[in-house]
Amino acid sequence: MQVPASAPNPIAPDALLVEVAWEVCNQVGGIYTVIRSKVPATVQVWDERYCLLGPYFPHQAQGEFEPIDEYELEQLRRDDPFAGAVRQMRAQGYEVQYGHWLVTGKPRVVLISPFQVYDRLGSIKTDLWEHHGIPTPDHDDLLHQVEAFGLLAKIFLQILTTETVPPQRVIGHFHEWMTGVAIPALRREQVPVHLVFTTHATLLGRYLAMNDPNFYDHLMQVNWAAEAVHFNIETAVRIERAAAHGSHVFTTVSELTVRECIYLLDRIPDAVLPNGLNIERFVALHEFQNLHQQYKAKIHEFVMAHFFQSYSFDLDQTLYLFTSGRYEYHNKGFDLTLEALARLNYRIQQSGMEGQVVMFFITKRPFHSINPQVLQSRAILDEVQETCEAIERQVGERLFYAAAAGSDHRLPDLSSMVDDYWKLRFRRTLQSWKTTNLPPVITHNLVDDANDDILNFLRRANLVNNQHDRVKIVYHPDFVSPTSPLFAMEYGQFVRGCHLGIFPSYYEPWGYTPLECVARGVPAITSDLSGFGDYVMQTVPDHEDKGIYVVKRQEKTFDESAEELTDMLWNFVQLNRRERIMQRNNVESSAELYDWKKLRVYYDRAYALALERE
Ligand code: G6P
Ligand code: 1S3
Repeated sequence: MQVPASAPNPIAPDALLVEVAWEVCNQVGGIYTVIRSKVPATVQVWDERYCLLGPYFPHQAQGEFEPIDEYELEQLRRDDPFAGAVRQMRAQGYEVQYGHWLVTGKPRVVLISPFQVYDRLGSIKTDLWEHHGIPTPDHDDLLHQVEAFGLLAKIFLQILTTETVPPQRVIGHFHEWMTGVAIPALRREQVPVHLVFTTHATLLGRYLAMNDPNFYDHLMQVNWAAEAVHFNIETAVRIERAAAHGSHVFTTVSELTVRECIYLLDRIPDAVLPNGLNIERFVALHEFQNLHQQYKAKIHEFVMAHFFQSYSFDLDQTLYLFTSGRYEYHNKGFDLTLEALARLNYRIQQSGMEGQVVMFFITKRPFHSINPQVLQSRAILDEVQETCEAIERQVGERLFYAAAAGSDHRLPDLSSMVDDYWKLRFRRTLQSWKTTNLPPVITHNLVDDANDDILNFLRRANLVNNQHDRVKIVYHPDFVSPTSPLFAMEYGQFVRGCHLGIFPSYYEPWGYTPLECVARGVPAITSDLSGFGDYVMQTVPDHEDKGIYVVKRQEKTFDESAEELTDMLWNFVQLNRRERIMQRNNVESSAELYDWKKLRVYYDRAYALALERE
């Protein structure tokens, strides 16, 4: 699949586009990134004919959503069909929010709270069962929210199709089963909406991949109905199937998920819509390199606090590697990454090479608190820094005076310029800081430390931050955020400060994490079982030169893939600084390949196809 060079024919100017997703103004996972990052490119083409629709959760939406007031709504009514539909729905007694999403592109957004029709859940469930064979258990609140929102989304679209004068065609693009629940009813009631459904991963695919080590070999023989019951996800799976079969145009995000759709949903997707990002490049190339240096210095601070209490090493010869994502040990390839790191540790030790690697695992696990030892070390190091700064100021002032006043041009004894108070404080702080304990491999106290797969691997492999280990580990079971006392940076800044991202997933319909590295000029490793890796292999022939490495996992044993990943890491650690800088330049300049301005065309084609179908 090649990225088409030319823009598509403009989409019918009489059509409206409503994109429906659970994650509009409501960040949960990867779909938020898809929708949000695509907004500027979509608005560029669809402009005021575009609107997003999602569930209203006030707590989540605050800070991202700016409502339009009644007066403005009244003014808009005639020129804005979405505003007209909102007013009409309100007149029927529904609570509907209308405004702008405060993200780049500032699109129109309709948000509707599912809870307002909870008194009708009985009939909503009966309809789903009687007309579409979808059973809903009691007491599953997420399913209740999804089904209630489905009814409200249907009502909104129904009204919208009657609201426009002269009549305009309406495309309804639904993401994932959670919004796709509206599709079968829209179809049954023959509401004239052109329906597009995108699945970002099949539900069963995800569960099976997590539980079956030979998932890809068994895919063709799966009995979907039995497995859905087995994993206790029958309702959601049946909704997903109904949406896939009910849509005019059925799409998914990668060729890999196409296979899942065929075998698990029994419909061949009409199109693949690869995911992009809104790539913002600096005018001057060196700016992003400066940012790497700046954020690497912040990571250095963390590393000093974490390790130097026990032993020190040369930060100038230290490489920062990381992985991140939801905690799916096997699916996200954490298992393969750990195995390769253990092998890399051995190789570096044997080679006598200088320098070391610090590997960060950034993911989310239930924890009680940050390890007090880690926090305290950080606090003491901050104090050391303050003491050093105070001494620096004192010496600076006194040296300046001595230089101006003295007749002897030799440098005076600097130590004599420091008050005893500061000397004592300097010594005491450092004494209280140094320890003979090893630096912990994890920054937090986990709720279930004993059964944690990452920790158990590290214990088994004895990869526990011994001084002689050349691969050191920092497992941070929480997202990196500016409010974190350990890193105090945005995730994007952390990525910039690192040298390489490692994401050799076993199951990954697309996988944004490597792409997020590339967008920041940081090289990344992905796998041929991730949609992104597969896309890169097919469309970017010299991708290794552009800093994207793809580990082969299809038809390979775990051991073979681990060895290939070890080789990649080994080659990477042998690059010198100059080569790393050049590679980052190449990565950054290739990022435009994944810009929505280029990839939007796949969406526009799907819309054109939907408009042809009734
Ligand atoms: C950027 C900075 C350079 C710095 C380099 C370090 O390119 O502009 O001044 O030397 O980063 O690169 P490294 O890969 O060693 O972190
Ligand atoms: C899914 O989110 P996930 O991490 O649960 O959708 C993402 C956006 O399409 C995709 O990048 C990811 O691979 C899928 O798994």
